[in-house]
Amino acid sequence: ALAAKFFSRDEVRKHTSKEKRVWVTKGDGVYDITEFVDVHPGGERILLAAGYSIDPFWAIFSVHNSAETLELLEEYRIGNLLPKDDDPSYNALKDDTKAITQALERLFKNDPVRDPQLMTRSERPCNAETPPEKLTDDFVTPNNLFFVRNHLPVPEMDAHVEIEFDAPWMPDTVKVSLEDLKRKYEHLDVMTTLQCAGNRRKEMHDAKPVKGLQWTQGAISNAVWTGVPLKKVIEDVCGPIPKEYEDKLQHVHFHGAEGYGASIPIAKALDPRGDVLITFKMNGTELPRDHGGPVRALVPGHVAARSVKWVSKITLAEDESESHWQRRDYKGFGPSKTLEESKYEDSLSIQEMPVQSCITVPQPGQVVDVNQRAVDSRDEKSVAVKGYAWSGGGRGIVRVDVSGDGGKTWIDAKLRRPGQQQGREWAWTHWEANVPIPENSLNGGKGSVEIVCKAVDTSYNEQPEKMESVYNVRGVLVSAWHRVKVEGIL
Ligand code: MTE
Ligand code: MO
Repeated sequence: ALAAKFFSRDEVRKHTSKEKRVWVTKGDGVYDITEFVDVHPGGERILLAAGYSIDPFWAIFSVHNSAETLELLEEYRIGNLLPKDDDPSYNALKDDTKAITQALERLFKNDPVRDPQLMTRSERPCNAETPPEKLTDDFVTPNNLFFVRNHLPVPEMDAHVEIEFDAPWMPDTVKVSLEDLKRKYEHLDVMTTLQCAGNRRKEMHDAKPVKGLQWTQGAISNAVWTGVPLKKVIEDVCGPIPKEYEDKLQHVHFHGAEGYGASIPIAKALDPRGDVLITFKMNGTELPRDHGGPVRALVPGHVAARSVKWVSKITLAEDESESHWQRRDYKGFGPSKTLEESKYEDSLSIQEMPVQSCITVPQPGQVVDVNQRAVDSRDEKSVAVKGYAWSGGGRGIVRVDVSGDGGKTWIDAKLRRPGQQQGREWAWTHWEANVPIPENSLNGGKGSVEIVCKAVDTSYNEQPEKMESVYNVRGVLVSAWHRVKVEGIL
């Protein structure tokens, strides 16, 4: 190892530009990252940390928290910070928090204003869910209440943006303007539900801790998206796939203008019934910036993480996207694996999602009137319940089973399906039921009742009963029966 060089905090603060060189600290380490600035996937934003500790930035941009990133950083190490007692500038510069907070705020200063009704899980970057009762108020979620999941600041993208296309046989990338796309291709409306891989993570976390944002049940929403078919655009811009690539070509990558990226299997992208769009309208209005405006890749039936917002480049490739979010995130692991034991390279990227359902009304702990009669007119007490159900891959919902006794007896819910073609049921199903409540669960006219729901999709896949059986340390694909405990009053 190199003989350690020591730097005062004052010295580190002087290195804040490419001309003066760019230094950052992490823990006690001092790093000269000047050469890295141009290849930083997040671009020049990295300069905001220049002269400071990158820890608070990495706390926000959790994409950095991996062994690989740490290893990469180590390559730029030039020495250590002086121990604080030996550093005359320690006290003078100790209070960095304010400068760092301001730097972070600057990163997000152009983020759009959001509807205060959204339930914020993190402010910077913005992660906010649709309030539970709003999930089933309207079949199509209004734009202002559609959940928001951003990994980075919202980029500023011009309406005249060009999208770059690349394929291994193309001598050069080809740029096509959004205006040309809109002009040249038929516009399609596709109603699609988007669900985050981490929807309902908090329930899993409450059973046993997992890593990730604590979403309840609102990291899912439904909208009508207008766009042009990606398949047609690829065929025109990239031409027919040469014979020697037919078998090799497996993936289509989407690059987001702010640094995010993901890919989907090419079979989905080129499926004429797959309805993958380059979309620019949401519920009849211009695509809002939070949802990818002016232009987004829309991948119906797949985990929302693949519907890349602010799409600036589309690449046909043999391998999956190299993006962190394709390779090192959004994968499922076995129930007994710890974070350290979870090997991302051995696990499959989430694409289509499993069958899901949730109770949106009533909410946990709510006091409910159980005096209504069950719809099937048996002489029982009942409670009015509402919810959503959805499955990936265009699979529709054939049935939602609801129980008022914790899962011993069940009734069929009344469904409101999207009315889409079989195999292209991209949108959710809403359901309601008057669920019978056993008298004996209401001791002396009052008591707690557990309402449970589970859905069955058109492949007759059914939600698993127990959270333990689907537990995974990243808290993704949470699909166990949804249980809501309420207080019933006669
Ligand atoms: N695309 C870009 N460019 N940046 C992002 O952070 N987040 C992904 C996906 N596409 C993301 C993105 C994830 S994880 C989800 S769940 C959805 O966008 C959220 O879409 P929404 O914010 O429109 O609800
Ligand atoms: Mo997500």
